[in-house]
Amino acid sequence: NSVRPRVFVTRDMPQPAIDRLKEFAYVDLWPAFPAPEKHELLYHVSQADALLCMLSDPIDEEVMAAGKKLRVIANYAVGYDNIDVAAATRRNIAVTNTPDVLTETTADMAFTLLMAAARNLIAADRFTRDGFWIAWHPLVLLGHDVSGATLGIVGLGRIGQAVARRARGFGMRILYTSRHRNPAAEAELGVEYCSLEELLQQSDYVSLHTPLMPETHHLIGAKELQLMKPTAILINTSRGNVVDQEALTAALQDGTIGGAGLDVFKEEPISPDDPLLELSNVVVAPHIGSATIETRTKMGMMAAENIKAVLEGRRPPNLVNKDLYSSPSK
Ligand code: 8YV
Repeated sequence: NSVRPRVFVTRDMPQPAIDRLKEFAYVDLWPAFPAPEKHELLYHVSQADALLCMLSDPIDEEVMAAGKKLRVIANYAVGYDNIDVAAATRRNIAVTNTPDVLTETTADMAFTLLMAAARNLIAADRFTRDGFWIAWHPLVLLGHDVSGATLGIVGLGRIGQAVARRARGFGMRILYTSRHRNPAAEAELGVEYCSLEELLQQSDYVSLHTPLMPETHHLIGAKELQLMKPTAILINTSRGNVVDQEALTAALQDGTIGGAGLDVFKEEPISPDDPLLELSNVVVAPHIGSATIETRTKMGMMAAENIKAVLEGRRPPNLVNKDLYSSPSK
């Protein structure tokens, strides 16, 4: 077959990944900001054998119906809550993700937010630049200790465990709650299992590492925030909707909790007018958990290998809808 398969890539990626795709496919690359709009996505998908998409591309029934030739949807992320996986399975379309390669990078980001929030780093930077440092004073910009404090990890999967490893180095006590208790991780990382309630009551820092699913939607709401210490800091590098953002905003405004470090939001991008951004006890980032050159390159290479496998009739290494290849005939 001399006709090259066509891959639609919904945003530019590090060049090595684009080059890898070009070795076996024609690459239809959407180069610019903003993301393709729905009608643009539908048109480009209608021409494509493979789709390499991002978290901000909702891939629903309509998109898949437009993809008459579509065989694989490779998400440039470990999470895949933007994709209707059940619909893809019904249509025999493989869905793949990019696990593992972003674990350490995302854990670094969780710790970056934790440290920045604990030590008022962003306020301190502004203070210094804006000429407020007129004299040293023992009561200026006081934060809270990280070492010796208690960290609560909600979701002890790959990223949650990587955060625990860092926390050990900081001499923290580490609590976790998870769908399944993990005795191996408890032995290796010295983490203690408890209920979400106990974790929220005892932790000085709470870091969220669950995927977004119906069971985790608004897992942290007004009731849960109320259980936290008034000095506690909430870190979220998972998905915005794991937290009830209105309840969080209220809790930060009225001092129910002490602060937050957020990389993810209910709606992304967050509006610059959002009341959350008026609060000085919040450190924010524009969903950059996996944003390093090394990791974004690895994610792109991984997505390219997944696409290549499906187009060659092989089971892709990072298949999400696993039942798709359960019968030997496929
Ligand atoms: C972003 C992420 O997806 O992997 C995930 O689930 O949330 C991040 O890596 C990244 O911005 C690429 O879409």
